Amino acid sequence: MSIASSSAAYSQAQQQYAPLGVDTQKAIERLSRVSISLHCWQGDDVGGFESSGEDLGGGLAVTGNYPGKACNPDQLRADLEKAYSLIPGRHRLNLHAFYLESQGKKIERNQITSAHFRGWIDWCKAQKLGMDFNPTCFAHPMASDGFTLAHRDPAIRRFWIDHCTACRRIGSEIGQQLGSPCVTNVWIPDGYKDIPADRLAPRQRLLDALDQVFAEQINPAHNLDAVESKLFGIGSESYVVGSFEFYYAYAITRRKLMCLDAGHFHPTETITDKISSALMHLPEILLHVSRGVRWDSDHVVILNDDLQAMMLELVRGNFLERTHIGLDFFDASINRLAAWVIGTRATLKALLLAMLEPTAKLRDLENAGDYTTRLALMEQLKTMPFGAVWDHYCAMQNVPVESAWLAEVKTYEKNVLSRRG
Ligand code: RNT
Ligand code: ZN
Repeated sequence: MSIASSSAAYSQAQQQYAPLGVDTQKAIERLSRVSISLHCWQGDDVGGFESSGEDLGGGLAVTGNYPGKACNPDQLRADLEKAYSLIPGRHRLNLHAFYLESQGKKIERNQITSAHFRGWIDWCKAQKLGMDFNPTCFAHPMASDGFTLAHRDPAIRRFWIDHCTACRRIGSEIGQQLGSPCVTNVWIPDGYKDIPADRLAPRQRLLDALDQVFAEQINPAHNLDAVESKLFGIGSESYVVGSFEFYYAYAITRRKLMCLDAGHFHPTETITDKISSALMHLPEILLHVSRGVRWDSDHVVILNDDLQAMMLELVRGNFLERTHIGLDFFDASINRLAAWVIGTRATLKALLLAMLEPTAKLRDLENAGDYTTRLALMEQLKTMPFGAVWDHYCAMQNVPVESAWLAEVKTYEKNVLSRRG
């Protein structure tokens, strides 16, 4: 679609939304202020650059063998640059610690410093991207039995405490360098495949370890700490130490960000209804936008009901300023770059849909007890010309409209990805 035809369709859409009291221009401006943190790990199947040959472990499984995955930091950055160029708005990068650059030298995870991330920080600076960070408590011999911060061996615990502490310092340096606070998110795989005899002791050890990790005061203008819960994983079906209740109470009592991963709850439970509750007790939260499908918690995000409900909640509650939106999915069975673009654009589309909602009207109807009109209006909104507003926004931001971005990925695949060994 040309810019001219997209803007004719946009004018019509604008006129259709106006009688509902919806200002499409305002919605677009609001959307342009939202930053989403793109996870580096979609680009190389959660591989990292330690080249230790270690299994991924931690209950994380990436399936598929689509050709062309990024094999070094330069390739990953090139792929990310292409992805960002197909996504409207200014966004962020979410990096895992095992994506360090050490010039071929083996650096133990408890020894990493910001020097190992110089390349990433400089690149983010040049690309005008904010950056977030994560300790990597998996894919490592010290994590091979499935326990890290809650391990019964104090030496192993110590190793992971030191790794997480190092990561917070790196996060702080990232935040200072880039002039935007870095969210450093702690997720550990710790749990049991089968029924534990003791559910308490590992949680006591985790609590103590986390308190040590967070003992050092770090300026929240540079680094913000988040903790991520999980219900179950592959190999931890019966018990996960860092459950939702554990971390929710921890985040509230320690003033940490709670990370809600959409794929980390009972398969029929969604995080939508948790957001307003959590934000009554916590100043800020982190989302891992993901899509659970049966036992997998990390399918590529699409514009489905769950995603729309989640983003609606952020917009309706005016929670965007207090919510850090990160993505967390990995699929190696499709073009990896397309996966980023599909997932990020879907998240933005869901936000735009929410911003085009006449929320005040719906609330008035609710408060008047007119649930019939409330439901009818919600249904009416589903056939409004939202796609024209989205295409217009993409055109304004100089990125391809919905029908045009894939061709650019295919060209990149032909010219770049297919030539990788
Ligand atoms: C795992 C967690 C975690 C990871 C990343 C790679 O279940 O969701 O966030 O996906 O750290
Ligand atoms: Zn996650």
